Amino acid sequence: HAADAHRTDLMTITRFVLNEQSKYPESRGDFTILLSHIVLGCKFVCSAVNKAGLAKLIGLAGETNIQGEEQKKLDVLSNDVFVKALVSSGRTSVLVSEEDEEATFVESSKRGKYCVVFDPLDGSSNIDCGVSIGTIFGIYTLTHTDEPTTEDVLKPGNEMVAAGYCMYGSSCMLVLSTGTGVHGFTLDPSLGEFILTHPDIKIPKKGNIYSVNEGNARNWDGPTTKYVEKCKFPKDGSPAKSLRYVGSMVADVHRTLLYGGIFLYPADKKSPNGKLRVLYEVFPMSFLMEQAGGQAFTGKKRALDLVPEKIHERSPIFLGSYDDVEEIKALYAMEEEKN
Ligand code: P6P
Repeated sequence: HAADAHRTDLMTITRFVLNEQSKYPESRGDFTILLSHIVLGCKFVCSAVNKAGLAKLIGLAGETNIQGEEQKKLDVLSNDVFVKALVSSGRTSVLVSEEDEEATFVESSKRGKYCVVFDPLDGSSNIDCGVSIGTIFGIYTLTHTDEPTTEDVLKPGNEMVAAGYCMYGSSCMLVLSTGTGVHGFTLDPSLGEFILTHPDIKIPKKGNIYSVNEGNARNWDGPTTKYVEKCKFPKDGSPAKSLRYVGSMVADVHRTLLYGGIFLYPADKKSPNGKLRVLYEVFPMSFLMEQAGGQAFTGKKRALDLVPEKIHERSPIFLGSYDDVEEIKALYAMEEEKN
């Protein structure tokens, strides 16, 4: 009765990670404890995001509480929740959040061996129109026992030990990789548990969707312009690609991961480093894409080989199906040869 087994053998994210971690005899459960605090943060944000629309719609007391305080913006609230959850886990030493100008250094009595970089609510400008938004995170391990510094997170993405995102959309889905493939967990609100629904996600080798903000086309460089032109007017008689662009990175990357294709936020004349942030947007999504059999490229190099110098540094990014990213790499290589 496989179906029954599925119903009774609930593979929750905690059980899944415990199974994964049991492969490392030296692991003391620290990562599992860290992850359980990230999961708690995601559950809180999921419920707050779902209520926000309602509160705004019918002016529930929650919107401005009884002291008349303006309800905190959801991204600030989400940031507070994640920072508190991560510090109280006792498993982190350095935190970098899109919401905080400076890194957070955990007080010594609560320090642990992980450093977490995260965007607590990416795409939050889309909340009011009901578009999916998400939390994105990446995890490094601390490699010393001295005072932690930003050097502990200014490391290439290829030193990350785990990465993931939680998408708050029609359902709440947490997609995670700890370095052995990519796995998707869907929140069952009746249980309050993330259940494994998408084991071992692999991105199609080639896709027929491209995802970019065409509004920036007049500022693109040659290779990006050529690539997008090729998507729309293929010369080899193949069908044109479809354009899908939500404008919320988690939604666009999640669709790319499941359906295949390519997501681009290229450099342009206005923003030579593109718009997306290296530590908590580019690295985690690139880590996941590579783990799912895809790849991620900056226009110059493999995205995970970037070495950030500032915690809020940006980079152009082209990520998705292996063959699609190969095509844009070839166009940038040709440009390189010409220069
Ligand atoms: P644009 C959202 O503001 C965000 O940071 C990402 O989630 C998204 O991919 C990108 O910016 C959208 O940027 O310039 O196309 O609106």
